[in-house]
Amino acid sequence: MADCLFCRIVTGEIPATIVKRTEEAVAFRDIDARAPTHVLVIPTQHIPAVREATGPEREQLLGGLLAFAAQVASELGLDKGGYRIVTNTGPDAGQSVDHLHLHVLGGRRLTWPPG
Ligand code: DGP
Repeated sequence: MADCLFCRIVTGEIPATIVKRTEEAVAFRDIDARAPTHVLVIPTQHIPAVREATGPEREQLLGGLLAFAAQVASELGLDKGGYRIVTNTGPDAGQSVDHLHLHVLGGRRLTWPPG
């Protein structure tokens, strides 16, 4: 989508620190890191949020995205200490970019519940 920030990161039109990419997904460093490791994992296909990821094809995509995020976390050395994967959906959750993204956070003790 032409006016989507994360679609423009996928195409390289907007620069980002890419950690890993496949045809289906891209992982890159969050510009506003909230933990020593804070990576965003997005599908290359434009899907606004997890609530739109319905139907068998998108459910499969979601599974792949989660597995990809776990792989990225592992490659960034987070397996031992652990990490959190979270996706904000809609205004009450504070979603600020309307392109489905998983936050992968690690490298420090994370509090629960989130604010
Ligand atoms: P959320 O609030 O869940 O929609 O998270 C959006 C995240 O996107 C937020 O943590 C900051 C990050 N972000 C926003 N703009 C950019 C950008 O231009 N580049 C990068 N790398 N991250 C961005």
